[in-house]
Amino acid sequence: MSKNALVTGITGQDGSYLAELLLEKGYKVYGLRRRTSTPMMENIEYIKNEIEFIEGDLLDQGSLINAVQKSNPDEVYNLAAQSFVATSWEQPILTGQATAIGVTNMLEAVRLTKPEARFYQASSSEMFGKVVETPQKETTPFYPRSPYGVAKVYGHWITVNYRESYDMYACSGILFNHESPRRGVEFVTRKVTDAVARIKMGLQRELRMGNLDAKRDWGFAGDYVKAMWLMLQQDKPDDYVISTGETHTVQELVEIAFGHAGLNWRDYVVIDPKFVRPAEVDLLLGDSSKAQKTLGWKLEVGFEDLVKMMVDSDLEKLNR
Ligand code: NAP
Ligand code: F7E
Repeated sequence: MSKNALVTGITGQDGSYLAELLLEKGYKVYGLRRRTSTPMMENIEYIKNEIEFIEGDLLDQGSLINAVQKSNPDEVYNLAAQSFVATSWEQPILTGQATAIGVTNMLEAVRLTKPEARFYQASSSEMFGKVVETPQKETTPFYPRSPYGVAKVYGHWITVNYRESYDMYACSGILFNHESPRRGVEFVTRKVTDAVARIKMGLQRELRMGNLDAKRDWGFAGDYVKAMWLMLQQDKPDDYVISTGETHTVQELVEIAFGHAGLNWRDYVVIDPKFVRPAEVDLLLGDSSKAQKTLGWKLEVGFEDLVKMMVDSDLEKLNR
């Protein structure tokens, strides 16, 4: 018997890789999609005919109940969120409504309609913020540094609370930064690889950036969605850190990306205070040994290969 999965955030980077993985595994995939005046389906264009879309929004409780009723899910992956940290200072209330309260809306829809469904919450290393220990693991206390990070802490604890209050199979995956050719162009990796491709093709002259000293633990999104699925296949629900165990500066990212295209980054990168955040997360480095041991999860794509893959993909897109 094939299983049903409901994925919120299906049009996003992770939603597309997860949908692909679930379809490969024989799931019937339902995707929650919000109505927009110009639909953005680029990430799932190639599989859109295999997905059953249900219109809904994390801010609209009735639409979530309807989505759970219609999809009758065995597994629910709550990936939808206002996910861009910089925007969370511009729109802190919307970020709280979607990224924090939206999780409760989704949990309530599951609890009221299909409480035995397994639930995955997309938690984030941004919860560690101004880190109190390095490397960060499941037991590291949170110290978020943005409205986004604060909202994710709420989403994390409400998921734990529903597990403990209602005995629901609810898991929180604390995922460190993960990237791919499908990453939104506002995030730093894709902003850089897209700019490198444009500069290489003579379509852009410079790249304006913020803090080059920030350090991140960057992995490949295709590897990380496998961990989401594994979390929902265990005997008992639990929370897991997913990370590479390596950290790199934004400057290293820039050097590799420009170098891969045969360019010297110093000729093009301009520091612009507009891209410096009101409060920064200086260093993230995750310890995913629990996930490796318990879930058997492993990393396949390393940092340098990831950056090169993204540059190649952006060059290819422009060539096309
Ligand atoms: P993404 O590309 O920004 O995708 C976000 C998705 O959420 C999009 O499909 C978006 O739909 C949807 N969405 C936003 N607000 C919504 C609302 N009010 N109702 C319904 N759908 C809504 O994000 P991602 O990188 O795939 O990340 C997936 C999840 O993991 C997010 O929760 C993110 O915060 C979390 N996370 C990401 C990372 C990472 O490094 N990528 C790390 C840790 C945690 P539209 O297409 O309509 O905008
Ligand atoms: O920034 C610095 C910036 O926007 C990374 C989201 O998926 O991962 C992501 O959050 C770093 C920061 O991602 C620019 O200051 C410098 O230190 O790519 P980002 P993020 O904020 O780490 C976490 C785990 C999530 O959960 C989030 O949803 O790069 N940086 N210059 C810049 N960043 C951007 N975007 N643009 C710049 O020009």
